[in-house]
Amino acid sequence: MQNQGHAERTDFIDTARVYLRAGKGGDGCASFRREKFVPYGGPNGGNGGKGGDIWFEASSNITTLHEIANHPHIRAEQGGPGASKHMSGLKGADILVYVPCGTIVKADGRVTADLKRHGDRFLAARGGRGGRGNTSFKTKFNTAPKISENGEPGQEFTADLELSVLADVGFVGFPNAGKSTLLSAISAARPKIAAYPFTTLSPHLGIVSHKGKSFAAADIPGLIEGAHEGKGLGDLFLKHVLRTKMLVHLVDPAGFGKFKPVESVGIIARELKTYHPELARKQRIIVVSKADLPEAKKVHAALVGKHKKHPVFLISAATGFGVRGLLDYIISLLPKIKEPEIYKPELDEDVSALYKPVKAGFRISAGEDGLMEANSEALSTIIAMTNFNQPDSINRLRRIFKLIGLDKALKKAGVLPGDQIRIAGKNFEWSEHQITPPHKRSKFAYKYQTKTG
Ligand SMILES: Nc1nc2c(ncn2[C@@H]2O[C@H](COP(=O)(O)OP(=O)(O)OP(=O)(O)O)[C@@H](O)[C@H]2O)c(=O)[nH]1
Ligand SMILES: [Mg+2]
Repeated sequence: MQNQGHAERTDFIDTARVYLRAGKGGDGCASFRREKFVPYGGPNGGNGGKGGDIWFEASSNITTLHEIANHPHIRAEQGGPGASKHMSGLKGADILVYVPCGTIVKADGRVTADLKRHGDRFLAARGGRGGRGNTSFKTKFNTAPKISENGEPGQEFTADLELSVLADVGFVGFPNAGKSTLLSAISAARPKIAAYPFTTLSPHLGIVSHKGKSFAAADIPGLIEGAHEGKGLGDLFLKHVLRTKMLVHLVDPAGFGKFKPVESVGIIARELKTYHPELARKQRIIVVSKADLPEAKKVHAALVGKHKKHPVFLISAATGFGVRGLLDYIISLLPKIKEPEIYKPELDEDVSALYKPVKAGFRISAGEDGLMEANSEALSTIIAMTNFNQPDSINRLRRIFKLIGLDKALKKAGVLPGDQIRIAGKNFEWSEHQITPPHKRSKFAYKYQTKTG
């Protein structure tokens, strides 16, 4: 946010919707050892590699979500397929998406992560497991399995990112009050300064060092009466002072437009409160700026008389008058104030289920076209990982369906031989054949036969 250039940055973006798709796992391989003089060489198909994960990582080198908002589709690499001679597939590369410190990750309006400090990480979408090769399916009864799994699909996740700058102190006030001038005087930040309102168009963050202590201060664009209704630049930027420990309210002794300086304190306080009650609760320091102006002393005295609850300072960022005293006061107060908890990541069942292995279980319902449907996350995964080109894999799928109770549930729901059913989006035909044990299986005993898609 430090502005080294001439023009005010306008590429400050603090919200973005991103579409993540983690990598699919690589397919497992079904192959057999074939060598001269080695009869019955046995299965040797390797497993597929794991698909790449997508992580968010907070970095202090980034200050805006601009880049991400312009490239919202993020995909991680697929895992490589397994190969014969027990060769596993390559792991798909993970993707690390760097976000500014203070970025909140939301899913369906709920906070799932709050990346505050440099290096904080969040696994947003998990890559799929690699499919197992036929070596993994070798058993005492089936020493030559012609079964291999496809890779598991990677998780998909639509995330809303929101940046709420992390600073200890927030500067608020009418436009032109001298907020940016103060920030440049006490830190290395260089927000644009000019003698007209709304010079600052985006929040600026500066690190202030004073007497061996340091704190972060945020300068936001000026507020005016009706900011909560969108007047001026509105209250768009107030979220960037929501997480501060205290607010410094700068008052221009010359007033702003028709407003007298003394009036401005109440107007800004109302705007803060309307935006978020937390802002009204915050410790607030009133600071009359531009002490070098002739009317400053009188304004200061009037405010001291009126606001007994808040400390009132008189400073001049231009001459340095009173600035040290203000900083002394801020650093003495900061350690006593706890950081407010505004965004609590909700780790309730639904959200955390996104990041846990899928559970068994399913829903049976009538689809739009009247077909009986069975759905669940687990079923989708099982279907996606079944290699339908291998009759033995289809047989294995039948056994899984029986094992998890799907057969029973469908029968109970009234399915009849010859009926079409749809399991996790794939069509099957129901028939009443007995399930044959694998070593006695016959080509004609498949209970489920793929019809379409
Ligand atoms: N005389 C005097 N002028 C000052 C002082 N501090 C700031 N100014 C002037 O006041 C004007 C506005 O200062 P800014 O720092 O841009 O004010 P701001 O509050 O950031 O304004 P916005 O970004 O528009 O909200 C500039 O012309 C500054 O030079 C001061 O201590 N004394
Ligand atoms: Mg400014």
